[in-house]
Amino acid sequence: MSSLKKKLEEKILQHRPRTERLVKEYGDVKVDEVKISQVIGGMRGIKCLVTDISYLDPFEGIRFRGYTIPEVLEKLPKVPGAEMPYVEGFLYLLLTGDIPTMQEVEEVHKEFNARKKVPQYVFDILHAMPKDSHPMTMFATAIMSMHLDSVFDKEYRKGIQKADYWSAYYEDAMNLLAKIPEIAAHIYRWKYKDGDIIPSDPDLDMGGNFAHMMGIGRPYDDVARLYFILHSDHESGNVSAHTGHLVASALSDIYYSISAMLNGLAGPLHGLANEEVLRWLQGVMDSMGGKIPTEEEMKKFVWDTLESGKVVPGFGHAVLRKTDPRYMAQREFCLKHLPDDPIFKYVDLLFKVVPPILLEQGKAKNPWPNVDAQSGVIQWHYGVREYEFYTVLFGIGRALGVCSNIIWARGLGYPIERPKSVTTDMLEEIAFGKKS
Ligand code: CMX
Repeated sequence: MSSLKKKLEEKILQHRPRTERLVKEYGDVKVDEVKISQVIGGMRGIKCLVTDISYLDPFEGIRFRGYTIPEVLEKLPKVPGAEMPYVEGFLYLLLTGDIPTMQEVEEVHKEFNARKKVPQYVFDILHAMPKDSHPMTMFATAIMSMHLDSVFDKEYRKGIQKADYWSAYYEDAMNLLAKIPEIAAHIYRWKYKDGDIIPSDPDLDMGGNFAHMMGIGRPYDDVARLYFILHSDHESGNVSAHTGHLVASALSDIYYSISAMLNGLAGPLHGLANEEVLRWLQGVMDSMGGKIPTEEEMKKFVWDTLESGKVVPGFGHAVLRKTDPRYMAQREFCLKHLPDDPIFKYVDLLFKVVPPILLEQGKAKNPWPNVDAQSGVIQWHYGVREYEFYTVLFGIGRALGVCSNIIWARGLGYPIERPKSVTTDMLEEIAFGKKS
């Protein structure tokens, strides 16, 4: 057993009595009240999920295992010669709650190397798809196809004990995470670079190897590391995290669960917003003939978008009530590495112009930018201009967090999810006593 898996086992066994005690001794204690507006309104704010892997405070933003983004970037072991930490070390933190040593990071790297060969059938399936399929469709299909190799599926059929489910999910998760960067880079090169595939380099870390397989030089390796870390987890209620968790609660294996997670991420109100931002900006640039719009011109574009009934992509959030620190981390990267990039200037202008307009319009509860407002800019700058691909990058990162959550959910024996629905008649009865 790897030292990461051993440590995880210790942590899960230590944690189990806490969960069991809460359910057995305090199961009737109320956590929350549920209002009709929440029942109809997308379950917004209802406290009904548990995760210790990340927590999203509306005003502070995300903490991973108790650490803010700047703390994570500062404390985790860094790749020699790079600004950003190892993604492998970040996964160790998500899974165990501990900051790993360099030796522990190297062990994860070795574990990934031993698991990273992508079966040929995955590439065959990708090559059989229409080349103009959306890259998210390709990504989700490729991942789902690997159900064929699921360790959990085979163990379950043999009669594995419930207490050991997490161990088989761990095997599947590590097998998948080791392969995911190559699958994503393959989709990119197959679809957009005439199938000129660059083989994986076993000496490189996850972020470095991804940049290498994409065919993009430094500092794109640091961009990859930063992206995968920032997009990994945002507690459990967002569509992608929740979908992955829900599907796995039926004991569907990691491949089914992460594929489902990607399908949720592919919606324009969620992960696809990073593609939408660039599409929207392209529209602005085209109509300006490439010239940077003035503040007044930009305001008009924003109002035109709102008045046509569309949302301004990259702004607003269901939980956050301030600027997303994931946006700020990317903005800092831009200020350091691409301050004069024209698209960065557009996005920075939007940062100034959009929030007051959304406030004036008075609908959005949060007028501030989210993670997706900034992420496409960096990709565009380093040559990834096929903006349909941006959500795939989000998906690689999100898989780290969702796999970690699924392993823990099985480790703590969380049951199949099954909330209760009511009818409109019932709500009317509760609200004002109407008899149907
Ligand atoms: N532009 C225009 N209108 C917006 C808006 C925006 N950026 N954000 C919210 N609104 C509108 C909503 O559409 C809603 O309008 P209706 O009452 O007509 O339906 C109203 O303001 C209230 O919405 P809210 O409670 O503030 O926001 P929600 O929790 O319902 O939705 C989100 C959150 C992210 C879907 C929404 O802010 C949005 O559509 N943003 C743009 C798309 C985007 O950037 N998504 C990515 C979010 C991050 C991620 O998950 O990756």
